[in-house]
Amino acid sequence: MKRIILFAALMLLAGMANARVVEKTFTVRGHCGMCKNRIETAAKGVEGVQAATYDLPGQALTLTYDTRKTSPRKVQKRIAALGYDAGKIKAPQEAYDRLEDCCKYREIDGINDHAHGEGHHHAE
Ligand SMILES: [Cu+2]
Repeated sequence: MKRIILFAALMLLAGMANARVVEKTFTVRGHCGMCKNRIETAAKGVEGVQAATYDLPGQALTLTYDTRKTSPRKVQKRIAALGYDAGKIKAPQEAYDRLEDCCKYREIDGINDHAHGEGHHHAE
């Protein structure tokens, strides 16, 4: 009997440990396959991240991570440091400027602004 209770307790603990690994999706601005690679590699480089998949058309990164070791915010900071806006964290302009031309999503936003007739995107 004692053994059964112990076993049940262990199973419960294992279940709780599993619950610490969660999945979360947030917005990341990327532009090409190179961006996808860099974003995923950066995310996976953060301790506690078990999987990271970037959906380029959807502009969203899905993370599988251990809540005891990391947080989406930590991952977002790492990605923003590369030049990609992530979640609520905006990439610093210097980091953005270092991106390859094909990856400059903000300029492409600017072109879209022009198409709508207004060119007031120079303020930044
Ligand atoms: Cu790119």
